[in-house]
Amino acid sequence: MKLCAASLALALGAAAAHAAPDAAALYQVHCASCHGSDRFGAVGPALLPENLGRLGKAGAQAVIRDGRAGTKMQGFKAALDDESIKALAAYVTSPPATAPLWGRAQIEASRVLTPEPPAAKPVYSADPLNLFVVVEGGDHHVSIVDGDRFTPIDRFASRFALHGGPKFTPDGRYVFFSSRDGWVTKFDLWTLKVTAEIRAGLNSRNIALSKDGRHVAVANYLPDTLVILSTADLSVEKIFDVADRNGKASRVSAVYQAPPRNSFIAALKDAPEIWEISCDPNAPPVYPGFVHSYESGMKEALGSTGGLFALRRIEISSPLDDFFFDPSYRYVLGAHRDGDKAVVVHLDIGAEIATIPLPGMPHLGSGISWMRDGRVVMATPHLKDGKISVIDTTDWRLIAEIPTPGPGYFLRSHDNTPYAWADSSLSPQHRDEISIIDKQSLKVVRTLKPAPGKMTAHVEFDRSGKHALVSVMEKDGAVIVYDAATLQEIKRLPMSKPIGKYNVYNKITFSQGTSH
Ligand code: DHE
Repeated sequence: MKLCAASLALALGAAAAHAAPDAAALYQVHCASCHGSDRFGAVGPALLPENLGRLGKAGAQAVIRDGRAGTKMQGFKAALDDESIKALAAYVTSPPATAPLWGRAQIEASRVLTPEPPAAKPVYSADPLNLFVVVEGGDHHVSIVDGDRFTPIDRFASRFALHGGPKFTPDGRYVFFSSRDGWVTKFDLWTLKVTAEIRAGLNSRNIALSKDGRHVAVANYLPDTLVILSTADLSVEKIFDVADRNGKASRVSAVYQAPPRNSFIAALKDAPEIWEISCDPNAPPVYPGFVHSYESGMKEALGSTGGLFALRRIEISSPLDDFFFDPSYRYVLGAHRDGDKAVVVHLDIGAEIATIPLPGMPHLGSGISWMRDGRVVMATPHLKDGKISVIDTTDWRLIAEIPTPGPGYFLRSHDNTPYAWADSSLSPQHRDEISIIDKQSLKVVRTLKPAPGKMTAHVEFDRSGKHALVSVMEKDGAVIVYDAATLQEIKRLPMSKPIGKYNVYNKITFSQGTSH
């Protein structure tokens, strides 16, 4: 006899009255059609411990019971009793019986191409270099906003849970997004269409584009790979199986573009190494040594070949997983999430040259730099302390700690404004405050509270630096446009949890006031 899904569900429910629920069977009945029978995700996100770490078991129970607003995930409280919900939450937050496999074959099979006929010009009248790309996490959409008139010109559904900054080709025409589930999406900002998608990992951190815009690198937590794709059609160019010199595997915390070096630089979560991968087809051979090749399954001699994607390992004393680069890209400041210091690594000589005490978990990835007294300073917020630390990049001295009402994620400025804007969004009492910091006096000159009681964070300037856009990061949130000189509100655009917004011009010119 063949049971339909509903009768099987009833049968399982009845069985649950007598025995512990069979979570694996419940999963196949209720979850597999959206999340995949292997739990790797389908129309819904992957349900693996690596992907659900932020939600936790209690969060998973709540979502199974009540659903997730703004998504297709419906609540199951009418179909499942408490015990079954608990069993399912425990099941999806535990590792699967066999380790997930996501190699070249699986990546290539996931690729979807939807090429558009060539366009001679944008399909709108707005300045294509002054667009804002707004990632709305509340209902997993992206809005494209005209940066002169501050009006939305497009809105489309994104992959589930985009994270990190989208990355632009040097001409500003295409933008690439990455989701925590490993999807990379290519979007044409002229035709306003998605043109290609591929799943490069099961759990990814971020992406970076090469200086020439031809390659996109994807940092993965699961599996331990760094994947390089062609930006033309997202085809796979190279897969690095990430492991230290001794073969111990490592997750990749993040990957960055280093334009003056024409390379990618990757932070490894579990190995005391920084990886530099050349994007120059004529790169000279690099360090001697050996690396295990995921693709060939053999040890490859390092240094015997240079060229495109030649790998250089920089040994450091302990793993660093959050980076800030000085404007010359000769130095990188790195921090460990649990650490209380930043380490300065000289990338040319491949050695640590300074240590800066920075208690309170610096968020170096959000760091920015500017000129002060003829010297380049960098500043970073902290995820645990209410302060902005300011460092002189000529001698790596900590020159100031600017107190803010609470810890925050982001810091932003622009070459044409005297102020840097910092949030305190990680403070329960001050999550709605934005501190305006004078970049020369290093004092907070004003505190804004655009939406009392609501989490407010992430600022981005328009191309001219005359306007600053601030996110009210709630479901019924908004992007608020401020006059960056008078600090007066000009406009409020309703948005669904706008977690980040990115100005095309500031991104492609690598403005010092924005993260890269
Ligand atoms: Fe992010 C960027 C890491 C949690 C929103 N975040 C980044 C980058 C890294 C990073 C390495 C730089 C990548 C890039 O832009 O290419 N983020 C981490 C973490 O390790 C952390 C603390 C824990 C985690 O779960 O991964 C974390 N980040 C968050 C959030 O909870 C945020 C606020 C909301 C969310 O939905 O994830 C969040 N992260 C962002 C945003 C950026 C980002 C908006 C891009 C900033 C930019 O302006 O460029």
